[in-house]
Amino acid sequence: MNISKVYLVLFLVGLLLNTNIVQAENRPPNVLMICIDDLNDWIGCLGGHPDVKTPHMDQLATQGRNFTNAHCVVPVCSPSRVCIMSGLHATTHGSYDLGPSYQSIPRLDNAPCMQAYFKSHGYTTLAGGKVLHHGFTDYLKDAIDINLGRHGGPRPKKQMNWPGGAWDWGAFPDTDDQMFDYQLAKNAADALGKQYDKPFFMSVGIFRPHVPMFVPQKWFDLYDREKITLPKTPLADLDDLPPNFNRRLNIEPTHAEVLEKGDWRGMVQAYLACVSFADMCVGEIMDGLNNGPNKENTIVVLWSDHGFHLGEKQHWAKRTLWEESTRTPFMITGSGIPANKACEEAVSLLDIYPTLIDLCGLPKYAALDGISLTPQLKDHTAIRKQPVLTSSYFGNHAVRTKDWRYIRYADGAEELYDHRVDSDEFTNLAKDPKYNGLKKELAGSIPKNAAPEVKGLIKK
Ligand SMILES: [Ca+2]
Ligand SMILES: [Ca+2]
Repeated sequence: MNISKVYLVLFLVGLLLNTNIVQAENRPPNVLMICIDDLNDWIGCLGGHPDVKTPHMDQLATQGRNFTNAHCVVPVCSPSRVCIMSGLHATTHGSYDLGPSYQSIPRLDNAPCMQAYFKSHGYTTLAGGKVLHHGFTDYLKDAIDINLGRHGGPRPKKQMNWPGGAWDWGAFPDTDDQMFDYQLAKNAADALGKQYDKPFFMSVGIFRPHVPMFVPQKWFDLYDREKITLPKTPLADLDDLPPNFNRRLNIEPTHAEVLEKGDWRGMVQAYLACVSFADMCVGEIMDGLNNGPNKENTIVVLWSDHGFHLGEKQHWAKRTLWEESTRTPFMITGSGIPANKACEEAVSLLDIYPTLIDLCGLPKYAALDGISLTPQLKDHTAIRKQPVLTSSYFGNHAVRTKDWRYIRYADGAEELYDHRVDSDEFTNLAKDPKYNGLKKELAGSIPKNAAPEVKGLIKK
């Protein structure tokens, strides 16, 4: 190579390096989105259970904005995630129950999922584990550049503590590194240790504490089965409920079945063990971010797809329109987001998509149903005026404001709870005529022309 060629190469390398620096200065922030499956408010920073140990999520919550009154759109896996990822409410697209994939819902044909939107605006997208319930398959494959791996398992060959089905639990496998969730967290941590030419949007979906509740013994050892606090489940709580949503649509075991076939204490212990395991996975992911080159320019958003009953209202799992089913962890950290102040406004997981668009300076996407939470990220007391709507099965809705929960079922039956004095939702006030005005006002947030139901998994 002669001298002029050497200079040319040096010039080009210099140009390239310079361009990278300019890009680094101007480029929008990265996004790390951590999704957890079936995690209710039993994390330290939400105060849902007095014994739970979740140091990593609690630490993350103190580093940014902890939304302590966040609610899902549909309290079951697939539609909740479809709503978050499309930014559209169930009453817009029509999936109100477990079943339809994003790709099979006709009203989403032209609705880019969050990852696709970010990719179309210059982001590298990475995803692993349970993000969308049915995965990024079919045309959604194009939304993801790099696959980070699987989630969940493994499962023991024989049932351990529950007679058949998904509702088993126990100490299995022997070590964390046999757990797919842990392997996924490690993969994500490794990927966060790398530098990327473009900003990245990484989605990581941890499967625990979703059933079956298998994690290694050391997570069970964190909780003394005989001493753990059990949920409050007064039988008389059901006396003031309308009959319709109470049991009719439930596919999970009843509380009576749990008491009869299983072991309530053992299952609460297993759930707590799984929550602490999931929390450790969050810690592994965050270590990967904090020890790598992307720490300063990455927004972290953590959420769960819905809550979970462990006996409250004689109910297990999800799908109800009560607080245990709809309330979820939700926190956002990043440069410029003040630490240590929680936001108590009722917010929706639908708000994630428009908020991330704002934080990353991407073009507005007007069709979204959520509201950007940038005012609440600047000031934790900023009012979010629109109540949050949760829907479960066609025609059943809950409206949550900062202080109230109003439920209206498809047959017109109602419930009303005052969260200022009744966080357990023990006292249904709906029949008291003095609340007629309030009920009417809250019912005003239920759309009159909700999208008709899309059923089943329709293959295209
Ligand atoms: Ca779920
Ligand atoms: Ca009651």
